[in-house]
Amino acid sequence: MQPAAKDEMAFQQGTRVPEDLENFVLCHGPQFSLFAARFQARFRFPPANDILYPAVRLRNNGCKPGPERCRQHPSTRFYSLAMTRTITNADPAFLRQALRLARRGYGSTSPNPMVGAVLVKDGKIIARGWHRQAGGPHAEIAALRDAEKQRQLPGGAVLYVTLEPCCTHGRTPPCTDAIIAAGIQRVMVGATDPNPLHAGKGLLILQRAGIAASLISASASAIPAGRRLAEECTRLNEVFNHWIVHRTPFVTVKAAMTLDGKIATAKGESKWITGEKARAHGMKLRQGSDAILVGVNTILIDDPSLTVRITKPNPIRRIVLDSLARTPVTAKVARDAFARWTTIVVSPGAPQRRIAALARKVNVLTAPQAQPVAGRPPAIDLRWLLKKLGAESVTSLLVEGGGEVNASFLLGNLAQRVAFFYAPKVLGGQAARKGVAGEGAQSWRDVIKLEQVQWRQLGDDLLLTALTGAP
Ligand code: AOF
Ligand code: ZN
Repeated sequence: MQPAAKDEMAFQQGTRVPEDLENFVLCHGPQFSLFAARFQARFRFPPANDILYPAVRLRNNGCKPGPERCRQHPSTRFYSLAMTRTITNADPAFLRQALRLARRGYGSTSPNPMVGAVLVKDGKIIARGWHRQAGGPHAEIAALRDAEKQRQLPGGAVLYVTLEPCCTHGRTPPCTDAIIAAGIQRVMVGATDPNPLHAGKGLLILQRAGIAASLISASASAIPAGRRLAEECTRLNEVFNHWIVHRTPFVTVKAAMTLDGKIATAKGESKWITGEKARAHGMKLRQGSDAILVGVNTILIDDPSLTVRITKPNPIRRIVLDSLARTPVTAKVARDAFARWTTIVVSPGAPQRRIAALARKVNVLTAPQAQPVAGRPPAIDLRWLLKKLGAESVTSLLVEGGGEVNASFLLGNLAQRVAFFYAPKVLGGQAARKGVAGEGAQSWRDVIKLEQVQWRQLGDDLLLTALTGAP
């Protein structure tokens, strides 16, 4: 007997809804009719009164007997329908809408991710939602509430959501419960949630409830747009994805340089290297960060205000690396309206009198010292600091120099990304300040080779964003 015929016969004995619906696997069991009904509803096949019918349909639609075995019924065979069957050509377009909505949360969702969702019925979007702020409703809940507001019934709808729905009680109840209760028929997800509490579990819970829940990347081979979208959904939350796994902030080193890599003249003059568009983009980077970090020299030379001149629910935290507590109490970061968002990080050797004076205005954190390096001033243990900031829910840290601080993060393998702005200007000079100083890489092998490089023109300036490859 040919294997195909044998497999078809197996169907006649009854087929049940599998445990793992992701692959639309069928196996023997008592619940076949339930599966058939769901199958028809999902794919709009005419009703069948013969249990062989779906088997034939499946075969005609690309179903192949799989080599896998059912976890619950190990003695039976599986039939798996290629994942591509579960993804329609319209899916990427709807998920892209959800991604657009997700981006509205930029700068306001930390320590939560940005997430967007749309509900679709009869090929039309009936509701939209996005996550606005941690503690507030998740994107899926916002979309369900929007449906209610629009007097639309979510039952039978398809949910497109950029991140795998959560399945635990955090600040808010699990979205999986709400999705199941609303009678959603299918869920198309952009990216898995790397949160160890949720990773993969949200999808499984939905599938167990009989909802066709899958990742858009599963359609990668069939629909390239799906693969691109999956990457975009993952990249959207590169900050959250890093923090939730490592519990340290995702570090971006930002510098505005002349074409020859200088950030200021020998005397510290730097206004302005880049043009207005580039500077506005710098503000956007601050808006998307939980904290900004500079070295004390930047405070002494520039006296920057380090604020975000764009509305944001929480002001950005300002961190100053200042081993010897040299920050003047008259510095802007110590006396403006956001002083309580400033932390001066000192080392145990800093003069107590200076610490006390600063502590009256701002937070002072005494950090352990890094392994001393001969001929270099004492340095703060940055790994310790990153752990401390991560524990305080700082998910993203923008390092804005100067050159020594940038070098400590970059060459110390502590920064995940760079955002380097280049102005079409040449400063030259041995003593001019460099964007990245420090000891430098000691051999060509230690050079930082950037990955996923993107160049963008902003007015006359260029912006390079790239990943460093640091874990
Ligand atoms: C979703 N949709 O819109 C978001 C999700 O404390 P909670 O209840 O806000 O839960 C936070 C966790 O939920 C967060 O760490 C992340 O894993 C997930 N975020 N999930 O389904 C959303 N923001
Ligand atoms: Zn959720």
